[in-house]
Amino acid sequence: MNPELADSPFLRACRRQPVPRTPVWFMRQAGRSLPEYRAVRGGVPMLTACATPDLIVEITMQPVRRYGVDAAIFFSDIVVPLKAIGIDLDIKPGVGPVIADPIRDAAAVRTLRPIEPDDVSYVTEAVRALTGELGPTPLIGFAGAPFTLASYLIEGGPSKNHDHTKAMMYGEPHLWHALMDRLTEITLGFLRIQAAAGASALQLFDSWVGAVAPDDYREFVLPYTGRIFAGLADLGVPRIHFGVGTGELLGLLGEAGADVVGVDWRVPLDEAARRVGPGKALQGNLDPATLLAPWEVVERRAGDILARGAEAEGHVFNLGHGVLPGTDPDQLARLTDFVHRASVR
Ligand code: 1CP
Repeated sequence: MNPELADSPFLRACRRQPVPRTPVWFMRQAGRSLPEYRAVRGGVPMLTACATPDLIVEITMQPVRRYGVDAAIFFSDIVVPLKAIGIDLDIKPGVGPVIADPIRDAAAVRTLRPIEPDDVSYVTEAVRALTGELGPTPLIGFAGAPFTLASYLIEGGPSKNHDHTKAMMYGEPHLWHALMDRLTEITLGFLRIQAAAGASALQLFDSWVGAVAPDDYREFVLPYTGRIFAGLADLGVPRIHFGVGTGELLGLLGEAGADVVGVDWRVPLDEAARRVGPGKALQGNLDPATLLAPWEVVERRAGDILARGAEAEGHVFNLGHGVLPGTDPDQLARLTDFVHRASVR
């Protein structure tokens, strides 16, 4: 690895090493809030964009150029590996992923086969091109975690309460475990493909797992997220684990094996550090809606997050969830500068 990259503030903070200043990037930093994103996406469907290396590279680079963030996140979506193994799905504008035939029985579970590098050669090609363009700036590869993927597959699309998902988890545990087992192999395979191509950190998005109680997390989810993080250990790249509404699960998210635990805006970072315990860095956690308020509010709240984040063994500044589409990019530019200036050691 390029020594400047290995020594970048983002990778150092993930490893809980001292940093010259707090690194910052934003979940969903590429995408809807950027005029340059809307310009290149034009009439191109989301899943087509995710399979087109030139577009992936351009969209991934846009926020790095505009904001000078400390890491890039690979432009893709959590359903891309499912599409790549032949699941009939689409990403509908204004809705999100929609599955043609929701997975609710054993025969449907058996259609989920492991992913091979040839299924996603466009990902390998784009990661390689990006690591060249990014130079010393790290590229974060990512995947959806089994619970969050299972929710889309079982419900057939976005869901508020995950009713069918929980009905399967509680009522048909054998089927649930068979589904989670297959999704675990796909997710692990997809993350390893990105790392092999040159991604220097990996984030597992279990966005909707906050819907699950801690005892249920331990029984129905942790065996799988644990297998994913264990299956990445030999790569030596930082592993980040993120979910929304996970205040009661923060300790378990760390226990699953991540190096960095992502925190949404509901738990202050000093309290999150206590819940996660020693040996982990934290990532987060400005409420994305804060960016819709005047700059003075953003500055005060970001300053508070930096102070509390200093209680953790390592801190990567981020939002508590993705950038909202209506966010003014100038706010994110100011926030990036503020984090860099206010955190100089
Ligand atoms: O046409 C469009 O522009 C569609 C909007 C869009 C975009 C820009 C979707 C549909 N996905 C993405 C890109 C994306 N998705 C990225 C890369 C961009 C970046 O971070 O800079 C990432 C990391 C994701 C991951 C993703 N997709 C997650 C996990 C992160 C999170 O926000 O919690 C989830 C849950 C999805 C599902 C999804 N895809 C798209 C939407 C609108 C949704 C959410 C739907 C829902 O509410 O359930």
